[in-house]
Order: sequence, then structure tokens, then C-alpha cells
Amino acid sequence: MSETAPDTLPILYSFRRCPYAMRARMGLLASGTRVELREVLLRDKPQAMLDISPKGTVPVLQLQDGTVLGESIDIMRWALERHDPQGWLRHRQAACTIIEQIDGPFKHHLDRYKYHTRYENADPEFHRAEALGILQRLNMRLSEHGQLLGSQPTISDYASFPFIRQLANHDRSWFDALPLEALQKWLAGHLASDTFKTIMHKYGQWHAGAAPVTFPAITA
Ligand SMILES: N[C@@H](CCC(=O)N[C@@H](CS)C(=O)NCC(=O)O)C(=O)O
Repeated sequence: MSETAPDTLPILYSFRRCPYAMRARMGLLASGTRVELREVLLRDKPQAMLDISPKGTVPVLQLQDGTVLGESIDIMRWALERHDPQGWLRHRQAACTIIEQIDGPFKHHLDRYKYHTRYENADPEFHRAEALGILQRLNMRLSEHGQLLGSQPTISDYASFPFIRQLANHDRSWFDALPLEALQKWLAGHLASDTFKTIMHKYGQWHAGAAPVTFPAITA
């Protein structure tokens, strides 16, 4: 890939461990889109990011023409609509339905299971059981062909697995003991992939005026 000067690239505000930012980085990576990456700490958000996206969530992508994309799915779609060599945008409608399930009910139960003290009257056992119901349905899909919508992963797999990872990591022995072999295999496969390794490269916190760094990272 030819080198582009960092100051001509779109700017991605990202946080390494955020599942939404992970999916955005994967979409950018799969589409071959190089960006200037600005690593954000959620407790110390840069003013430059808040100026363009006052809601204060990551990821945020600022395009060269000034357009701001403040939703992870929009960043994935923008990148993949430009270039989608692996066909992540196949089965668009079905993928959309799965992603809505993850971003809606699954995320709702995940937060109330994992961070139950932040919610009044949240019973973590109840929310884990509800999340498990969703995992069981995903497992049925995965048992058929290995990925959510067939034998090749689509945007639905990449948009989902960072959230399943979060749930799995909260109580690894519980997750590993579930009779959901296809789901466990699918998650392990994505976590071991070059795609995931590449997007989990560590960047130091960005500060205004710092020398630009690019994503994907340039490794010798
Ligand atoms: N709907 C947004 C959600 C993004 C989001 O909630 N990101 C979290 C981090 S994982 C965040 O920035 N939270 C703001 C905060 O914690 O201050 C998207 O898809 O991009």
C-alpha cells in the first residue's frame, strides 16, 4: 500500500478496549482505509473530539471534507461501501437484524450483568440468563455454517464478536462451560485472527499537537 501523508487522512478517535471502536477499526482495516488514529481515554476526552462530536462517545471518524461519523456501524459501512474485498456487506438485511439484536437487547443485558451496581435493582443473574438466550440463538446459526450468515464472515460477525468477548471475559469459566460449542469456536477463531491482532495494536494516549500516528500501524 502506498504511503499517504498522515495529514491528508481521515481522523479516527478510538479507544482500544471499546467494542464499538474495535468494530470500526475492523471495518476500516478490511476496506484498506488508512486513518490517523487518536487514542482516547474515556475519563480524559480530548476537546478536539468533543468539538466535532459533543455526545462524547468513541469511535468518531472525521473525514477530510469535515463530515463526522459518530456511530461505529456508520464507520464500518462508510469504509466498506468504498471498498469491500472480502464481501463483508453480503446479506445486508439479515446482517442488520443481527446487529440490532446485539446493539439493543444483548448490550442491555450485558451492561446490567457486568456493571449491575450502576443500575438500580439490576439482578445480574437475570440479565446473564437473558443474554444467554441470545447466545443460544446465535449458537444455532453458527452450528450450521460456522459464521453468522454462512461460511464466510460478514459485517454481522465483526460487529458482534467484540460484545460476546466482553461477556465471555467477565466470567470465563462460566462461559467456557456452556454447551455452546459453535459459538465458543467462532469467538476463539475471531480472537486469534490477524484482523483482531492488528486492530488491538497499542497506541499511547493522543494529545493535541502530537505527531500523527496511522492505523493500521506501520510495522517494519
Ligand atoms: N452507538 C455508539 C456507542 C459508542 C459507545 O457507547 N462507546 C462507549 C465506549 S465503549 C463510549 O464512548 N462511552 C462514553 C463514555 O464512557 O464516556 C456507537 O456505535 O459508536
